[in-house]
Amino acid sequence: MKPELNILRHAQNPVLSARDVPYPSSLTFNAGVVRHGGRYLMVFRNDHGHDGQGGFAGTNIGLATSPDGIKWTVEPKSILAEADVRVELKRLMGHRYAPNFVKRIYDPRLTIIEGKIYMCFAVDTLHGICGGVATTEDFQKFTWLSVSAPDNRNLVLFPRRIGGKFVRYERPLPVYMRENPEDFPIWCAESSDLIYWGRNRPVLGVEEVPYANSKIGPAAPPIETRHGWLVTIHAVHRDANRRLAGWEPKGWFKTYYAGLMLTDLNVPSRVIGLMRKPLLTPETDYELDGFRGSVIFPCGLILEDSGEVKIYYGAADTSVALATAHVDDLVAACEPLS
Ligand code: BMA
Repeated sequence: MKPELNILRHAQNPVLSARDVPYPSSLTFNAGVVRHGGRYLMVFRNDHGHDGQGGFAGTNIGLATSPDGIKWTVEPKSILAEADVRVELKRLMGHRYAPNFVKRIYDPRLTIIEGKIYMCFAVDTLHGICGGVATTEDFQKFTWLSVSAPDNRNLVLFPRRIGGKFVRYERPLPVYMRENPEDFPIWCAESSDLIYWGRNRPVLGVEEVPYANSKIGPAAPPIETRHGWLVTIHAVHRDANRRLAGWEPKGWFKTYYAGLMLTDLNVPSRVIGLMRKPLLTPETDYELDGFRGSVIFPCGLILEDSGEVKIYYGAADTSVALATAHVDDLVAACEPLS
């Protein structure tokens, strides 16, 4: 029997919530985090203008900074909203653009590659869900590099090239001719320039995750260890007979767990280890209760010099929380896959 993994939720959780945001905010969650220029940077999803029925006026992306990764200060204004996305998509897609084409931008992840900051995000459009990749120096101006074909999201970039190529995990949403309509797996793609993506390969399917019966997806950008890439995932279990806490009148039935796997350093589509149990199961008030209760959705990992790994996750689609574990314990928790 493997010993229980020692993973600690931070005593000051949640580390960011709507009351910390100096502009309209109802929910503040699903945050990408990096260490850069001697401080910690966080980009987070901000849903604002809750109508009391489960609907919102809009979603934008906010920026927060921190000296220690625990106490965060939110910048006075959001950094990306629907209007910015319209401008960028018009530039990228030209004549196919329609005024109501963009619905929202959300779930940002950050990766530093060769000293440059990259942000991946999801964009809901009239014609489906797309994954975007952009780069920025200052979080004021973004250069958009690529937007995927629908339906695809949860893009996470690796922090270095592998075999000379940039690599990302992604989560397409294939819906046609499937027995389980939400049986969505994790895939991998590579690129020479972060614009053209190809050499797509499957990584992990729902059927391989013992505690999931619905979709899975890549969570935070992977971190490198001697033993392989340490990769967080989110994994969904749906139980139509168990209504969970939530604000939506139609009810909420999906538990989102955080999970963990280890992948080959040179062949990142090859899974070499998998934690058989969830890394984090919703159990605290701030995880069980909120817009969508029982949701844990990691989007940021920081490996400290001490070996501590900071795991930032959206809690109940309402706030950002932090858990920590030692990198060696996380690697050891992944059971080898034959
Ligand atoms: C997923 C995404 C996430 C969200 C999760 C739980 O499909 O929309 O942004 O956190 O559902 O609602």
